Amino acid sequence: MSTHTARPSIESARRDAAHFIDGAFTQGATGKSWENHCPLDNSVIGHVPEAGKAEVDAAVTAARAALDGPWGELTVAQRTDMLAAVANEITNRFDDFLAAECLDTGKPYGTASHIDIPRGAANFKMFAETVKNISTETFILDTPDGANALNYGLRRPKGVIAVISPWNLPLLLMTWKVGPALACGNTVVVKPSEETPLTATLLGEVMNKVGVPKGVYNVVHGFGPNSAGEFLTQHPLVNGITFTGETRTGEAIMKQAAVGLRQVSFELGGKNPALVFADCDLDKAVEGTLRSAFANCGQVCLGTERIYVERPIFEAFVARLKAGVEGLRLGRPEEPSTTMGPLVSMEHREKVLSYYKAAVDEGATVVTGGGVPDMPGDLAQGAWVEPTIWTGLGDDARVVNEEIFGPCCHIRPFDTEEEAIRLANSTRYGLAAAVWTENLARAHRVAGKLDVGICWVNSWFLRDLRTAFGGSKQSGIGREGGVHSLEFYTELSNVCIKL
Ligand code: NAD
Ligand code: 6OD
Repeated sequence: MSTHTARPSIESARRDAAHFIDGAFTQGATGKSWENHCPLDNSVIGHVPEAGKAEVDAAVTAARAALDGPWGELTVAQRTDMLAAVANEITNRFDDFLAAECLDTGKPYGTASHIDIPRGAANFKMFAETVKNISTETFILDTPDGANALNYGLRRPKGVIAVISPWNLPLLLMTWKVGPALACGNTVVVKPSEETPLTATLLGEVMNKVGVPKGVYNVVHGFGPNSAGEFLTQHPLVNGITFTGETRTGEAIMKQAAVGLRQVSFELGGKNPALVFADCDLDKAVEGTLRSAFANCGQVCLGTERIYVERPIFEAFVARLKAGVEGLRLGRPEEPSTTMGPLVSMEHREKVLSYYKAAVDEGATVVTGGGVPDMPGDLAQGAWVEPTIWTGLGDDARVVNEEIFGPCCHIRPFDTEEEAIRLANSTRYGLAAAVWTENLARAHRVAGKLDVGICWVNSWFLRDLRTAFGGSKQSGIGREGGVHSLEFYTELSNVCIKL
């Protein structure tokens, strides 16, 4: 892996995107395309072709043929060795992935080089290891009348998997699904976010380089409704749909998946709480909350937009988080001092700024931020917003209940553990929570009462890829991670042999 003492320029990644179908890059035949804009300065990165039904059909047909042909014929060891080679090649081309991801998203190299790109490689490596080591159940049926039998489970690939991914951690979240899908022997058609097409396209080059058979990994670009996303999720040869994105998009995809009864795996939105108890280590709680609310410019589904702080330390916590936020450095990705980039697009900035206005209209105290920063030169055209803290809102305020997906949080005091738990559980979402306390008994007690898929204690986004990952309530359907991914990416058959 590059040490990034000499940082590549993001300019090296500026190019048109292409579909990757049956092992070949193509612009398709629709003649339709859109401009991909860099959120740093709103400049045009290049053009992205929009797939129509024919391109989607070609990709799904290629995926089916690879499944029935060369990919399906590999042994598990051959398949998983190939995926380990994919991981190594991502690492070999670390700087190319880094530049492409930062150009598409504007995120700092510091973020992408520590999180996004290494996880892109790790997602292939970890699931290759997992699949090599799985076992299934066996039962011996032994009845008095002699109807004896050996039963054992067989895990077979589910088939062609549609992967629909978002823009906030493009390579990380796409490979989090492509890795297990391929490790389990499926083939995939990926529809990356229209905002961030570059790294999914680049992964096609990696697949060809390491000799993954054509048709195993396909990419089609486009939008959701009446475009590539809808055509893909409606395609009759797609056997399963795995999706990460907004809850209401999940509802639309679920309707599309109902035709033909295709199974879905959903990682959806959140409005995650952090509970900061007076017995916490305040330094760690402030540092952790600075990350959980502001990392990736607040565009992390697991991020904490609602912070509840026990009253005796409320003032101190707010003051210290404010100081931390005011120490964030907005700037270009390659600058070592940059700790925050822009939002992903001008459209997303409009949405986030509408919440900044709503907070004030609803009576919030703006502790810091709340507007648009003065950025120098070309950056003035980009999708920048100030990192923002509010206090003083009621529990029914929109800003406290709706997912904003920006660098902002509301902080509210609480008086008892029960009240903190009630507030934490009071939304339709149930993705993640962070609990800050040095009291071990309290940590276990509170974690057991939070209705979330992932509860971090004295940490945030500390990931062990073997663990179950997903959301409860309207934050998701199903769990992925480690052996849990096998539930979605394989069909479990039972073989019964009469003895
Ligand atoms: P989004 O739902 O707008 O888009 C996600 C993807 O779905 C894109 O590729 C889009 O083109 C596609 N899409 C949209 N409509 C579609 C349709 N009808 N049929 C098929 N595809 C369709 O989400 P986003 O704005 O890209 O990402 C931000 C959202 O994702 C936030 O709500 C965030 O919380 C959520 N998210 C959740 C997780 C998680 O793990 N739970 C992780 C990351 C992001
Ligand atoms: O770490 C992961 O595996 C994961 N799915 C993270 C999701 C982050 C959401 O933005």
